[in-house]
Amino acid sequence: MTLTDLVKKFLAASAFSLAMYASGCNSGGESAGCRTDFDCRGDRICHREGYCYDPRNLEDGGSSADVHNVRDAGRDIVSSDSGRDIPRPEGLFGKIAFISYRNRSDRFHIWVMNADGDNPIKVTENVGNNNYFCPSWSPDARKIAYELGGGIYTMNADGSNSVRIAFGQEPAWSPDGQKISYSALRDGARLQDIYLINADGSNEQSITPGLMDAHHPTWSPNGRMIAFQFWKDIWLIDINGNWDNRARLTTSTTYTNYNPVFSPDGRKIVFVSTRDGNNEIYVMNADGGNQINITNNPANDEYPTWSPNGQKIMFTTDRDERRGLNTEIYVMNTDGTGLFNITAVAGNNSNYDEQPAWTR
Ligand SMILES: [Ca+2]
Ligand SMILES: [Ca+2]
Repeated sequence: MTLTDLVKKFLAASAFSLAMYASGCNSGGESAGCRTDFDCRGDRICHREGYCYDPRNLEDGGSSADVHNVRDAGRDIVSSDSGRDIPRPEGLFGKIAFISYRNRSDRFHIWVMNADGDNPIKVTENVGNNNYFCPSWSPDARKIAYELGGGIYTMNADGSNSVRIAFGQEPAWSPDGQKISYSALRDGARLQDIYLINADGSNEQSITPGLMDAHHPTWSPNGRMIAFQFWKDIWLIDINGNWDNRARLTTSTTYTNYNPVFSPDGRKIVFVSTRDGNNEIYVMNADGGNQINITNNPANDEYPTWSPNGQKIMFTTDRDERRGLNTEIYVMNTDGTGLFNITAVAGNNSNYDEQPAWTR
């Protein structure tokens, strides 16, 4: 994520909060201007400001002090009652860490939920005005690396024991658990390079030779290669930083390819491309061959992650509300079939849900 993205996101989130507060706009798009509880579906209630909300879900009611009184104050656990009857795809095992912005007085925080969408829990606390981004699991699923206020941190999966280990962005934990990759601006903020560091914060090393725009480094499953975005394309480099061993997997002069993530068997890479006029999730062979658009949707589709068995891909999309102010996390098969909104399981919320990271 670039600095521009961060600023844009923060401004958008602020604008959204203000809009909610000022207009009492409809939450979730179910009923524009409800007048009675009969106008709202399910267990939702018509708020006097004219929108429907579920009093069990803090994110639906986050725009009103009244609703804060209704919800179980202080508990950042979203009820999953509303989603228990939703038939879910098979094979959603493990945990998902993701970022969410669910309350106008809040920030982007890291949440953890079951991979089938149940039991989302906020695990981070406010630190000044900073937002949390880019969660990445340690291979044993006991820790999460993340980005906060220009720093790379690690913490236990329950949010305890956070430690800053470096300055940078977009951390990714190595398959053996020993190192963390990230991108960082150095040399007077001119060079955005790829770095590796030991998970305890020692021995930072650059593995790219003074690039200007390198982002989103992630690991091959054997731990020998790093996939990353350089300028408009996906590249591979070995972890020793031998530039002679680099490989350019996409070739673009106009559109952008970014967010590469290796499949668990190392044979495929999922990434995002704007070649079709909007952000789409693509899958290609690990040598760059056979690049296939698997989303084919005019919405913004970004931040892909693989399931532990490589049979599913989870990603972020704004296809349900194209105002650019709400996103959901969807899961699908690797050919794009079987789409399922995983953040709807615990009750839709009308704020950002992004950057899913699946345990390995
Ligand atoms: Ca799209
Ligand atoms: Ca959402």
